[in-house]
Amino acid sequence: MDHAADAHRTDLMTITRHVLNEQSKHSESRGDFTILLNHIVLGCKFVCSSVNKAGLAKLLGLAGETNVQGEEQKKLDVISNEVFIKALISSGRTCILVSEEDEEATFVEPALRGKYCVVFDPLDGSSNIDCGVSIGTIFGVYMLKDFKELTLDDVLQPGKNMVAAGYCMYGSSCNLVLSTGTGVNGFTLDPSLGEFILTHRDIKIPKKGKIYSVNEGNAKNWDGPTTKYVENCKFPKDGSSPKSLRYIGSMVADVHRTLLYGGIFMYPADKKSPNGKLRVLYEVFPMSFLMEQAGGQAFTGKQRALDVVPKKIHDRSPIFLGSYDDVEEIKALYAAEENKE
Ligand code: AFP
Repeated sequence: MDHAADAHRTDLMTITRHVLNEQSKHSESRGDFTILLNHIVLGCKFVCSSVNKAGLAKLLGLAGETNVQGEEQKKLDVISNEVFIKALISSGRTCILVSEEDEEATFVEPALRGKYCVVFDPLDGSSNIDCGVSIGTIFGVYMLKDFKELTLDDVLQPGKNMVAAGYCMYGSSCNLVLSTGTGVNGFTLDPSLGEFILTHRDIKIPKKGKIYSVNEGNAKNWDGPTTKYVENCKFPKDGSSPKSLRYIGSMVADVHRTLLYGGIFMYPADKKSPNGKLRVLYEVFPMSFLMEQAGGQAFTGKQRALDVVPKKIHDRSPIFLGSYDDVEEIKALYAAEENKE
């Protein structure tokens, strides 16, 4: 028996230990965020297990279909939403929940209320489920300013007001990436322990990348700056090598790769969708928060993404995020376009 190796294995930085360490730096903290995070982590573990079992359990297919026992089958995104809503409410630390799956926000009943608002997409990239491509959960957390009267304005705040953001990717491994506003850390689920272990400490995105990521099928409808940027990626005029194109079509997976390898991820506006496709509160904001915390940038084509003030909970926005220098390049193209007008 290798006792030294075993001793090493017991000194693991789990996500709970990590957040408790962070909490101890703030003497005023009462542990509410740690409790909330534990419930988010529980939701992620549940969804991870459901995603892994999806084929076997015949969870795939349309909501409303029935199985051989005549029981109604639910789609994974429907199940994931129910799991997160229940986990968040039962934490006793939330007051308003906004989910991609629900048209209206959920106002938690007074007896179970806490000070946090959580915005989330329980299973992003769900059109990829049936072919086993990586999918994920995205979340952002706001803290309530005024306890007296809850209104939707408590969640219609710019992304820069978030106190935490993260995602969990269900892929060949299950990775949870989190920022509480002091850098970005990545945790990998050890299935034998059922614990997320710190595996990527203080992630910093490379200043410049070699990859661009965009759905080029929409190119005929792009605006000038996006078209020019992608042209420069393929045919650089400064003598540098062309960039590689990688596009999965699952935001969590595309952003995870961008964060670790560098480069740029874009979902621009186009003539058909002038506000792009991705949702401000639970896609654009959390990912922009993580990018900035990792040393990158996030830009909408008009402004810093985290400065956007959403008007409605399911608002959309174009987004360009990733390595600092790469986003700087697209910002320059938009500035040049604006000067022409
Ligand atoms: P689905 O949840 O419908 O699969 O959409 C995924 C997504 O919201 C985001 O995860 C992807 O980055 C983006 O849409 C892909 O959109 P396109 O299929 O239009 O490229």
